[in-house]
Amino acid sequence: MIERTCFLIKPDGLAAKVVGKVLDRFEREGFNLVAMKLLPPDRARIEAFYAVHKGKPFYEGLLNFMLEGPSLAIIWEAEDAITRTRGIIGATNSTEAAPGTLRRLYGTDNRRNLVHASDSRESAEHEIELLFDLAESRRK
Ligand code: FUP
Repeated sequence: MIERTCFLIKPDGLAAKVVGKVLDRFEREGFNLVAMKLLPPDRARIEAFYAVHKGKPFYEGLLNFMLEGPSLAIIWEAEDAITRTRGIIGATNSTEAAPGTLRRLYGTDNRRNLVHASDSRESAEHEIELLFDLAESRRK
């Protein structure tokens, strides 16, 4: 099934200048780029994006990290994009992510973990709606 996923390269990825390496990985896997834009740090948008984590012990630290700089937001499209993307990025904690995954290669820890990827079709739809205008997410 062809799916879309909402993907972010977080501020640590931009600071480390590994954007090209991350994009290359997805292009080599055959993913189609549907939309891409640089998002300046914005507290309201980040709070909305991570609303499900509000109140958790790591929430404030996560917000502050995401406010360190811009993120690159991407819509990827591919067969089974959601599961495949989660496999490419690895576990949430970069130190526990499998060897060769993006988080293990370029992430640091449980917070500075380089990238975000939607974990379900429902969250993909919701996240795309939050970050992109309808016109931007229309590829053709
Ligand atoms: P993931 O889906 O892998 O991005 O992970 P979660 O949705 O569980 O968490 C969202 C973000 O919260 C993670 F990417 C990083 C941050 N986080 C922490 O900072 N500490 C934690 O213990 C768990 C998550």
